[in-house]
Amino acid sequence: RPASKPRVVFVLGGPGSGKGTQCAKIVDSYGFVHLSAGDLLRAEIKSGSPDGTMIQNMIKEGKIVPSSVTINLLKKAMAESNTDKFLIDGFPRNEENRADFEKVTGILPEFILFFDCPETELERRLLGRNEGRVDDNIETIRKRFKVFIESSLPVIDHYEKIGKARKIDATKSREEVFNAIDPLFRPFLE
Ligand code: UP5
Ligand code: MG
Repeated sequence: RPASKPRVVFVLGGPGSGKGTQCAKIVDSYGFVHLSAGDLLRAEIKSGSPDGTMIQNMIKEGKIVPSSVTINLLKKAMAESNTDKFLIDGFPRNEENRADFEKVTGILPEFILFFDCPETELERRLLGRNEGRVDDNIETIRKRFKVFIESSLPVIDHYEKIGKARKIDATKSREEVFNAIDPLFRPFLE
């Protein structure tokens, strides 16, 4: 484990805004480790953990899992990794997530990416994804949108106020979105 303090970028945006898609590209180009909070939670369900049923029910309802559960998974994944550059995708989703992560890890993000995209386009992408996710049905999608607006946008506002939010037009093509975020990561090449 490197001695230096981990450098973290939070990747935020509505459901289906392209967080996972763009994180894969940043990993390829800039040697970041991608930690998707949603993927970690889904892996926890699969592993048969005692929290699995609770997590599954919350994801199905589009609700935000208690901070302690998600933060423990993130901490573990960070500790198991050999790098000190992390893209944390889909977290923090509410003020509790944000404040607890800061308190528990002492880490503040370098900046956050905010993928801005209207719901009509998000809905089109999610319904077209077909990966068998339990939350990719119209009923759950509407709940996810509501939670995003009520709980997650205030977190983005917080980072906007302290000058750490980098807002990206996520309606563009995958390539155009990557071209917009690419310059933000060049400083991490040393
Ligand atoms: N696509 C991507 N980019 C495109 C582009 N530019 N143009 C056209 N199409 C594009 O992309 C979605 C789809 O769109 C894909 O088919 C892609 O090819 C296409 P993707 O990159 O998968 O978008 P992403 O933003 O990652 O969407 P995702 O559905 O993963 O976002 P969510 O934030 O909803 O999901 P997440 O996995 O983060 O969380 C799921 C649930 O877990 C939450 O609702 C919550 O219940 C729980 N959760 C917590 O409780 N706490 C957490 O900290 C995290 C999750
Ligand atoms: Mg994702």
